[in-house]
Amino acid sequence: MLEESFQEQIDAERKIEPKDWMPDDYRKHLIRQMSQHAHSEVIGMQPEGNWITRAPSLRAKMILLAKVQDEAGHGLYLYSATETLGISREELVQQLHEEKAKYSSIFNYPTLSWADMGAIGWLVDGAAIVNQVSLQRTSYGPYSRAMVKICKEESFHQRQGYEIMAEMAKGTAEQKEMAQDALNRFWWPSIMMFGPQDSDSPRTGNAMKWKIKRQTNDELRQSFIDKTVGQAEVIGLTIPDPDLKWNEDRGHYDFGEMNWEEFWSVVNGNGPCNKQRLAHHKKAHDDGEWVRNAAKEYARKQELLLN
Ligand code: BYC
Repeated sequence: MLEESFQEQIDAERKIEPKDWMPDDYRKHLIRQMSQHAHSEVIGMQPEGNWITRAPSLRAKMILLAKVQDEAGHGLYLYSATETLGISREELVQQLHEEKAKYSSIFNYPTLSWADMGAIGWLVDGAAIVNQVSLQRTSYGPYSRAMVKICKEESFHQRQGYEIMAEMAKGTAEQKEMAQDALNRFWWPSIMMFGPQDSDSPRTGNAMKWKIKRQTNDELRQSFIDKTVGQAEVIGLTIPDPDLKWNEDRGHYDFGEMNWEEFWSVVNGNGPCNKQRLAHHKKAHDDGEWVRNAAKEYARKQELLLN
C-alpha cells in the first residue's frame, strides 16, 4: 500500500521530500549515488589543485581557484542533501576511506600539463553538466534542488576549460600539441564517466523506475559526444577516435569501443592515481581534525550559554 502510493507520487512527477515515507531500497540507492557524487566533487579538487601554484597568469590562477572552491561547495551541498536521508557526514567519509563508497573514475588520472586544466573544464565538467542537467529532474527534492545550483556553476567551469583549449589550440605549434595531447588522454576517460553500457549497468533498472536517473548511461554519453564533436572542430583539435562519424539514420555520432577493462580496473581501485587520491584525502581529513573538534566545542559552549 505504502509502496504503491510512493510509486504513484513518482509517476505523477511529485518530488519525494525527506520526511515522506520511502522504501528502504530507494533511500539506500540515493545515499549511495548522492554520497558518491559528493565524494567525486571533493576528490575532484585534487587533479586541478595540482596546478593552482603553476597557473600561467594571475587571471588564470584566480579562475582556477574559484573553480576548485566551487567543487568544495558542490561537495557540501551534496553531503548536506545526503544527510537528509538519515546518515551522518562522518559515516559517509568513513565509507570513502574504507573504499566501500566510490567516486568518479575520471579523477584517478594524472594532470600532467596546464592544458589538462583546459581538458578537464571542457570535457569533464562538460560531461558532468550533461549528467547533472538530467539529474535536476531527479525524484528526490533535496538532490534535485542541489543540482540546479551546481549546474549554474558547472557552465562557467566548462567555459573556462574550453577557453584554455581554444587559446592553446591557436597558440604556438607546441601549445597546440599540448592541447591535442590533453584531449588524447582525457577523451576516453571522460566518456567513461557516464558509467558502464546500459546492458552492464545493474543500478539503472531501479534508478529509472524511481526516476532517480532520468536518462540511461548510454543516452547521456551519446548526448555528450554529439555536443562535443563540433566544439573540437571549431578549435581545430581532433577527437582521438577513428570510428567517430555522423550517422544520418540515427541522427547521432557513431563512436568506437571503450576499453572496459581499463574502466573496471580504475573503478575497482587500480587506476593510475587511486591510491594517491585516497591517501591525500585521508591525510587532509586527519590534519583537519582539530578544526572539527574546535567547531564542535564552540557549538557545545554556545548551547550551554543558551540553556
Ligand atoms: N566511476 O549500475 P551503474 C564531478 C559504478 S562529476 C566510478 O551504471 P549508477 C566533477 C557505480 O557506482 C562526477 N564508479 O551505476 C566534475 C556502480 O557501483 P556501486 C560525479 C562508477 O549509479 C568536474 C557500478 O559502477 N558525478 O563531480 O546507476 C570537476 C555500476 O554502475 C562509474 C556523479 O556522481 C564511474 N564513472 O550509474 C570536479 C553523477 N560509473 O555504486 C567534480 C551522479 C559507474 O553499485 N551519479 N560506476 O558500487 C550518477 O549519475 C550515476 O551514479 C553514474 C553511475 C552514472 C555515475
